[in-house]
Amino acid sequence: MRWSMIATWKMSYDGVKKGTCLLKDNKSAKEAVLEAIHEVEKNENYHSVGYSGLPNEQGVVQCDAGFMDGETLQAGAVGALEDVVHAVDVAYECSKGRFNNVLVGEGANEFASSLGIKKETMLTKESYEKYLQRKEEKLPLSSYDGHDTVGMVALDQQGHLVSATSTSGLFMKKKGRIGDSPLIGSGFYCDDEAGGAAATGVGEEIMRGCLSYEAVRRMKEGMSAQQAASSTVYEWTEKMILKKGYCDAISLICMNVQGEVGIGTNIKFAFVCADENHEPQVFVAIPDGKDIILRAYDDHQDHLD
Ligand code: SD4
Repeated sequence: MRWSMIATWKMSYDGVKKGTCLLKDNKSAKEAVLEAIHEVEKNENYHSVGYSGLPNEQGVVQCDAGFMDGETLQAGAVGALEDVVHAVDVAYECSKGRFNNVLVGEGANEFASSLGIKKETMLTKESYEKYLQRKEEKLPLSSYDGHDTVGMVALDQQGHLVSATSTSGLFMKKKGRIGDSPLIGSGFYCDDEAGGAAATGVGEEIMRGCLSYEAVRRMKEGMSAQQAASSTVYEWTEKMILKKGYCDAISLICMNVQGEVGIGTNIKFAFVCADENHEPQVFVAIPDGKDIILRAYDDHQDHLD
């Protein structure tokens, strides 16, 4: 049985390397995805996920995360979680029960404490300086400013899929604002009978199209992972342009039950993928009408985390 893994943005590379070692070793997609996302969450050089994430307009780092198991369809999420580096762990714990699968704000914080998770100061000197600078500039909330969610989908050798996300959300967002990342079907979705997906981009744009669910639905109806991903993003982008004159950034990673992957994006977007025949590699996807141009990431011309 084959295994496969795909993740958003170049910053996922080290995590995917770790995750693929686990998949190779016949460990579960759940273990691989959690391990891989931990790598991104704890890395202080990435200011859009976990530790050192960029804060909201009040200077507080509030994180969102989601987790879904394609075998059981159990899903969990946390929104506006504070002082926790590994928000994805709390989302995973939320996915286990019959109730209380999605927790936000104070409730999410209390639940994390009840799990014995240590509170950490999330704001680093560097992210605080970026905050002060942005405040000084008095810029309006920018819709998309290189602010990136880590989203992953993996297939293990037992044929099970998992998809998950983790993010500190939009820089300078309102206190309590959540994006698509903790919304089941918007930021992430997976079903062993159809495939898995995860999104990154402007949450407000992604959530009104329930785009992760939509892409998985298309795979269930027989589309390839690539067709499902690119048609979902292309059609949604066209629809938004017709309705309001523009469409904010949307990128989608998809995987079908055979472990084949696909990308949909309306911006230049970097992702990482690997399977039993290919070592982890960073690629760039560029939209070209209804199609997507894919090529290897090039450090000289591509400057995407
Ligand atoms: C959000 N979707 O909070 C996230 C941000 C993001 O790439 O993914 N940026 O809206």
